[in-house]
Amino acid sequence: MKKFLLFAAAILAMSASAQTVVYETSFEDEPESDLAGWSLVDADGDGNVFFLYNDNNVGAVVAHSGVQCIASASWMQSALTPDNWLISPTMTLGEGAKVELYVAGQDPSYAAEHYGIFITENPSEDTFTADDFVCLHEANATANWELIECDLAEYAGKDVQIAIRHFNITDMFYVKFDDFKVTQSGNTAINEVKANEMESNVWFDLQGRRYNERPQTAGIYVNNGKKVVIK
Ligand SMILES: [Ca+2]
Ligand SMILES: [Ca+2]
Repeated sequence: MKKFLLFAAAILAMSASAQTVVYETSFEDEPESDLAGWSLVDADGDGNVFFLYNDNNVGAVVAHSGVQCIASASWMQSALTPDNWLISPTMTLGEGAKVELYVAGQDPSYAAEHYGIFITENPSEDTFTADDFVCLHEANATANWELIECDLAEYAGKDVQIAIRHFNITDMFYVKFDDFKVTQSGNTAINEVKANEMESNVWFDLQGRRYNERPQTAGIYVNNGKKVVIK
């Protein structure tokens, strides 16, 4: 039983690695004037929006990966009270989708920036309305980069846009985001393949290696879902 569990773990590992990328950016390639399909909304109307924040310009490491990330300010020469939105390009989600990205506050003494991750099923509306967006996650940043993950499974088959919002805060400094990635699972296809293989003459060893015929080497294998000892 123990060995069969090992085999099951190997299959699970294979399934987990079958996550495919729907959209990702580390905000490295965008020139400062162009956020490659992202929309900027200045809902508080103070003229300040999300901006690309670059190690080379600051003279210190500010990005999570590469040299560039995206940031929004709650202080810039004076206190700001932002309601800034950064809205992704439209993407069509498959089964088992999720979004992940990293967040941090820039100034360790003023890192508790408030932010949220939102989603809309009404992409490409001409007029921005906060009411079109549903909150997936809302928290305060810390001085350390933290991974945020939001489950998007319920949006399978939908066209969506995902938004990063900096709001409900004043007089901190900058909140930063990097390594935005939306993935979906390839599990459906793999399960179909697995079901077919289980009925055919396909064998696996306990490391999960596949054989298309009865293995010649002595050992413990799995065939048709059953453990078989070959001597
Ligand atoms: Ca980056
Ligand atoms: Ca603003």
